[in-house]
Amino acid sequence: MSQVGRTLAIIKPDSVARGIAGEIVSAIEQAGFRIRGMRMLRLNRERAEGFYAVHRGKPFFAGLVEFMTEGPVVVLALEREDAILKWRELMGATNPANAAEGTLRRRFGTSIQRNCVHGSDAHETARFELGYFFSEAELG
Ligand code: FUP
Repeated sequence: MSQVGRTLAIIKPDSVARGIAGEIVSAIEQAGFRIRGMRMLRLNRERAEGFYAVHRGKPFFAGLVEFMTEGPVVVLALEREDAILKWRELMGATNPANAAEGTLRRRFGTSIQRNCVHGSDAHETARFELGYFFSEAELG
């Protein structure tokens, strides 16, 4: 069953540095998402490690944190029907090499690490991730 929901998106440092954040925001809007929150910020090590805590101990963790702190990101609270699933569809597979034609990771990702965007993967994750960057009052 479909329902209106929210998800957290991040436009990662590779995209911001390349000057395609606007293009990605535009793709998000064209795909029918309402942007309920949007902010540019730079993660420090502690904040990036906290965000990706579920991946602590994995071989790619240190590299992921290094990458996510190398420059500013744009965090967005997105809303639409089936938001989590629809945003993951628009992002494409984690590894850009496996991502479907037309997805953002296929278009703009350059490696499994530098894969241009992030999206929550489940309802509970979305709640945690939205709360990591936005207050209830901000999102309305
Ligand atoms: P996703 O939900 O598609 O972002 O993918 P994961 O939660 O599995 O991984 C989170 C991030 O870790 C990815 F976006 C990129 C990074 N990662 C790697 O750098 N190497 C890997 O082998 C797997 C993930």
